[in-house]
Amino acid sequence: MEIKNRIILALDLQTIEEAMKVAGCVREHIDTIKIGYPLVLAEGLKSISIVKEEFDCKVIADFKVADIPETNTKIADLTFKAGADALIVHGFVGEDSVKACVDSSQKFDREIFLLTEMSHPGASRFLQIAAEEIASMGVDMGLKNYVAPSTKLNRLNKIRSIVGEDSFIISPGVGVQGGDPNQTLKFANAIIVGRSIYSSDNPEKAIKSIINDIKF
Ligand code: O7E
Repeated sequence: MEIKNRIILALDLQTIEEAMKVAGCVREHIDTIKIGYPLVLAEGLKSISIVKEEFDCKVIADFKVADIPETNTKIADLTFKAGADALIVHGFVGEDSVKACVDSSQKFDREIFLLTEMSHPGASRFLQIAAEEIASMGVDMGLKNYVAPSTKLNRLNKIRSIVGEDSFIISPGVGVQGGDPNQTLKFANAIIVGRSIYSSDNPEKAIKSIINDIKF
């Protein structure tokens, strides 16, 4: 996936008005927006098509899908029918559950991202232990898109070494969670940024400052 300025905006706002306002402030600088539960549970799945149509952007649906294969198929089908270009899927649920989402993405000619390990401190207890195997499973399945944390650079680097240089890694946790854009982009192809942009008094200034700081 090509991502303008290597920044994905995490639009975790809870009204479509606020979401549109923030996205409108940064529209010149991005072409990929991540929409997750905060906006979709508040405003419905139509948020995906509303954002896509207004900003002519790619939408990654962050539903961290983690159910049995049959339910994953339903979730993925509904998400792609709603217009999402890609869907984020948890890897810890195993190959059959991930494959259900892969099959759906192929049916709709869209993409999935496999979530290997998470950025928050609590993820170190359970998910970190499985993360390398999750990444290896993705490689065995022929997957090319991954999510790995910017807050744990050694872990991000490890995931990169497993999935290989040809894979595409997007990395959350930059900014408020402590991740550094430049350090992250040594290992990841794009960063995911939410609050540092949408909670700023001046979202455009905030994104420009991140873009100016990116050296790699
Ligand atoms: O901390 P912020 O405000 O910059 O937002 C980070 C976003 O990335 C937010 O939407 C959160 O749900 C998401 N995220 C993480 O913060 N950590 C993870 O490990 C994974 C994600 C995520 O987006 O998962 C799928 C890519």
